Amino acid sequence: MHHQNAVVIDLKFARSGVLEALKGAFPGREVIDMGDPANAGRDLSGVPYAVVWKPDPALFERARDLKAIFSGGAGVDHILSAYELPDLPVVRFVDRSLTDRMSEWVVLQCLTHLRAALPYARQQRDRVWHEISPQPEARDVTVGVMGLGVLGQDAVRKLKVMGFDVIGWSRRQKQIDGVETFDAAGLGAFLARTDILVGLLPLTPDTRGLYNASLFAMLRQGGALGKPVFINAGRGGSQVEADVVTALETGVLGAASLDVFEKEPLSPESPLWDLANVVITPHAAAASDVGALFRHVERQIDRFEKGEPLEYVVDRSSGY
Ligand code: NDP
Ligand code: OXD
Repeated sequence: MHHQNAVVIDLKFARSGVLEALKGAFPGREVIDMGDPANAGRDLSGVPYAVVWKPDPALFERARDLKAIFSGGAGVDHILSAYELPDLPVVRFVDRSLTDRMSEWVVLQCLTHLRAALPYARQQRDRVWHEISPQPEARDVTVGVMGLGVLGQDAVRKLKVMGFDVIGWSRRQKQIDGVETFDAAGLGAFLARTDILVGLLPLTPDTRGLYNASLFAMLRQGGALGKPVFINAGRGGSQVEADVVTALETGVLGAASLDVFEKEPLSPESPLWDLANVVITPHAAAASDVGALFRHVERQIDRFEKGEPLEYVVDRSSGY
């Protein structure tokens, strides 16, 4: 058998970041970087570990002896939805830096809509000196966070520090100090209280298309911001973009911040680009730090080889 302790890397990230992080990574192991054209035809038999982000589907046919797959990001839909995988552990990326970056983005978006940053930017462009008032305080606004996992719980804590009233929703109800939480069955009650909806859900068969017209219609109207706001940094497959556009155009939603889209990159033809109260970022809310990713994979391989359980293993039946 070849490549007995090798790691194959197939990361569709910025190439310079991968190359920099590879310097000195995985000491004592052979590293097969599929981003290097010289490795295109390499025999991958016997390779036990793969670190992937949007990998070439053929990788899993060629690397038939994998013992574990490590996702280059927190989400694993890019692996689970696209390939027929053998029954082996898939490990998510859980990382302080990624978590902090996501919470920064979420807090930024909530403050953007709370403090009328978009209308003020338009006024500045038009050289208009006009105070938009009255404006509510954070405490007057309820932020409803959908998904209370690693990212959702950190965002909840940081939104609370900013003074928002925060509530949360997840499949199984969570206990979080000072936060009212709802389980899957409590969706209606959760939405009826929510002024700013923050989506931090993984993409699974259950969450595909969840953010649609009927869900938007259940959000609180007439709260402190007037109309509800939709913020999504989970996955674009969870939103029905045509419904987002209609909801914004008809005033069911007052504003939106979107980092993820049904199809990425977002088409230049999308009507979302032209809507006044929409923030669009290019799936950049929380990019993986590749150096931290490799250190996390090294730690997990070390555990695995010592016979200790891997951490952050995806439950294949629920898809996250
Ligand atoms: P976790 O697995 O830690 O948390 C997922 C949360 O979603 C859990 O609270 C889970 O509920 C909840 N959930 C899943 N399915 C359902 C459902 N059907 N109904 C209700 N709740 C559900 O994931 P993370 O917090 O680490 O990451 C969340 C997602 O964020 C990733 O999967 C990825 O898609 C996205 N992401 C986006 C990034 C970006 O840059 N835009 C960067 C990183 C991640 P329960 O607690 O009951 O299990
Ligand atoms: C992730 C992402 O899942 O960046 O980590 O989307």
